[in-house]
Amino acid sequence: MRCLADIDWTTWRAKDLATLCFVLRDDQVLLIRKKRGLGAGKINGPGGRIDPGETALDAAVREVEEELRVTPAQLSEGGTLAFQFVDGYSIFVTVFRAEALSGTPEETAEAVPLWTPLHAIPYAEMWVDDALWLPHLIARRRFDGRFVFDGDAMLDHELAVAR
Ligand code: 6U4
Repeated sequence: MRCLADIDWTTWRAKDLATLCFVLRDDQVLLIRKKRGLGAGKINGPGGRIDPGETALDAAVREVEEELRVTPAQLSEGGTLAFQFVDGYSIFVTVFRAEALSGTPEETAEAVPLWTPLHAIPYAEMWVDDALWLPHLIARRRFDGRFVFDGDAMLDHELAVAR
């Protein structure tokens, strides 16, 4: 399996469900340098796997709390991302934006907080797909993407963007 057409998307189910949450404030976005887990070393939004019985929204808030010791508020769903890896792993990510935050982000064992100007998002240090959909999240355009990855390399993708 190397491309989207190799996958039957009508029956595809991800092994893991996860979230990402991008807090936007004053023309800045709250990113993290991830210290462990999938994508360790990369810059991303805070997020992680959804626990059994938890909603995606609850998980998004919890992961920001765990990774940065702050509570995001006024969350809305920005889009979804379906990732199939050639080794068989798969993950479905619900991406949220948050308009507010209480507390001051702190470094934890999981992440280093990085308030980043919207004009200086370090795409070269992020998963390669982020450059495709993060601009839409920031512009409040709904997106739904599918991706095939081999490790860090994106082999194929499609992205539907609504207005
Ligand atoms: P554990 O060990 O389960 O607590 P957890 O933080 O729950 O770890 P993690 O961090 O290992 O999960 O992996 C899930 C995270 O990886 C999610 O926040 C989504 C993110 N992720 C995975 N592939 C991605 C990709 N291609 N682009 C992206 N984020 C990705 O932007």
